[in-house]
Amino acid sequence: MHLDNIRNSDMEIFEFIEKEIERQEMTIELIPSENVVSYSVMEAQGSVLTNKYSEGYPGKRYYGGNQFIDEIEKIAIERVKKLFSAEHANVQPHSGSGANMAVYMALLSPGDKVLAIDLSQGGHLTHGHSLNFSGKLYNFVQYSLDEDSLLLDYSKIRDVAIKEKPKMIVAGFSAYPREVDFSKFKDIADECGSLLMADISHIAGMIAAGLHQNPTPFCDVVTTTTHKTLRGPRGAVILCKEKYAKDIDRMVFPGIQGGPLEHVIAGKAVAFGEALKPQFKKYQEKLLENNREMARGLLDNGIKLVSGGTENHLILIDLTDLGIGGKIAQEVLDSVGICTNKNAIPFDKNPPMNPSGIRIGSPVITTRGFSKEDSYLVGELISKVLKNIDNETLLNEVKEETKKLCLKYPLYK
Ligand code: DSN
Repeated sequence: MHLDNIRNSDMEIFEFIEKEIERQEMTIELIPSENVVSYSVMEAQGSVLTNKYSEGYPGKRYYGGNQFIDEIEKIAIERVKKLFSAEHANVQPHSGSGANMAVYMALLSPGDKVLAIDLSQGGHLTHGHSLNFSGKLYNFVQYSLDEDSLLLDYSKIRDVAIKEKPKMIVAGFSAYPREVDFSKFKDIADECGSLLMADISHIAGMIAAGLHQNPTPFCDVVTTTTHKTLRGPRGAVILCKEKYAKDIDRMVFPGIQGGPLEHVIAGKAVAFGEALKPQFKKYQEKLLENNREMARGLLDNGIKLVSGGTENHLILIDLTDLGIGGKIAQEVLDSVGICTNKNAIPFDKNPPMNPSGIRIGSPVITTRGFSKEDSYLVGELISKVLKNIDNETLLNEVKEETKKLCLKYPLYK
């Protein structure tokens, strides 16, 4: 990686970047919302485009000198529209939270009722959490998973929607390991006269590859971050029907944001270009296969998974029977070079800082080239660790195994 200038000019920061490169290199990264971008995406983000102010949109900027920036942003828009068959796209949101905020502020009034699933059941902070702007500004009401299967129960969602008559329904998840049927959400929204928004941040890659149902035809608006399974730079996009285009664009700028991050938008354009290529579908197929194998490695060793398995990139481990909390599980896995994140399981009785679950997934290991056998082995290694958190000898053995796997699939060396 090219770091010669920073090495010479700012040793303090350079050293930490080097340490982070080494950490990423020597860690089996399983946080399902992370990924590793291509050098091309990094080059776009590290380019001179960071120097430019471009408030406004292509052809309508408040600053001069945007003739090339305009072309880049137009390419990003066209590519993402093609990926998701969208009528309109705004590629400027700096983050998923900002994208969701722009949608709510464009289509709702403060106090309007919104139906979503809450964070503790696999939703997101911006789906109505009391500490988030969404929960403070809007009247969020919740649907839940089925208590036995821990799956979405569309008839129960319909019942709540009919009772509550929300102005908007949000179909979006950050810890749901199964496929989502957006067409059923559409039927419910139509029956209740509600707007329908999908937040596909986690599963966008599988949708772009045609492996999961595309919600865009069914929804008024779709939001997604660009850095998860889509494997782009950190940021987000909003896709919507043409009739909402003006309102959404005006809410992103000048409503919420100022100058767009055009270097990031160029990175998004590059990532969308990569996602349009046939290799991207192969990557997503492999990611699904690896995740199934990792789940099998866990299940074969007696580890309990929320909903009993996975149909996407994500696995939610239920630690209840093991008698350990998510905090300690995450820490011990970290100590052997396996990076995960503690996460609530549906109907969790424990608090968010020490919930009863661990969330893992296959996006990064698949980008690195792990095979299905390696992924099964990772499932086995996690099982060993979770069942033997005090066994130093075994933990050291696992550490050696994770080292071997990391060396077998170098990231940057
Ligand atoms: N923080 C993201 C995740 O990890 O799922 C959601 O915003």
